[in-house]
Amino acid sequence: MCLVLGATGSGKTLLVKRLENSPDAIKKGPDFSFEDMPATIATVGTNLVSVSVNRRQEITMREIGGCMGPIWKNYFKDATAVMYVVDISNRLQVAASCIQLLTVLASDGLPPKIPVLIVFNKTDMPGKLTKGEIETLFRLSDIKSHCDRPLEHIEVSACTGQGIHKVIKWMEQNCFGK
Ligand SMILES: Nc1nc2c(ncn2[C@@H]2O[C@H](COP(=O)(O)OP(=O)(O)O)[C@@H](O)[C@H]2O)c(=O)[nH]1
Ligand SMILES: [Mg+2]
Repeated sequence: MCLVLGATGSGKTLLVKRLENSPDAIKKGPDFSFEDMPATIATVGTNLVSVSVNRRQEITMREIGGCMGPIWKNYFKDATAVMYVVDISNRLQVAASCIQLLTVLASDGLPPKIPVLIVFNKTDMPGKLTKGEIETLFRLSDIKSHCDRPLEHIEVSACTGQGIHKVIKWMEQNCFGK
């Protein structure tokens, strides 16, 4: 099971919806762009979705609402991978998101060595953090050097689809056959 964590409104539900309907995104790669914008409603509790990548393998993704932070750890023991979603257009939320990520990474309850993907979402928004700002405000290189789990990051827009093919590739490499 891949856990999908992150603050309320960071885009977890939309991201999971995109992954659920992803085959075309894979074929079109970087040039892919979604034309629709599915509505999401705030997730109450948790949202369980089975995602098939390339119409082949299925992985269960469990989104846990941002306000459920205190109970995230109840789900840690079943996780085989974690996606941590950050809204890079919400400057006020970035510091809190970073601290919450550090808490997740340091959690004893999370199986050791499971892969973690930081998804910097909403690259389509004006006023988003630049790559440099992400690096400094999020202390990316510090986090990576202190984390003993495989940790990667990808910038995406769950709205336009930009970068989604990279998330799918990460899932193929990290969520299957393990
Ligand atoms: N512009 C833009 N809006 C997004 C993106 N991802 C999510 N949203 C919007 O952000 C809001 C919260 O998204 P949602 O998936 O419900 O967030 P969640 O609380 O983390 O599950 C919704 O209005 C989404 O349409 C994105 O990449 N770009
Ligand atoms: Mg949600």
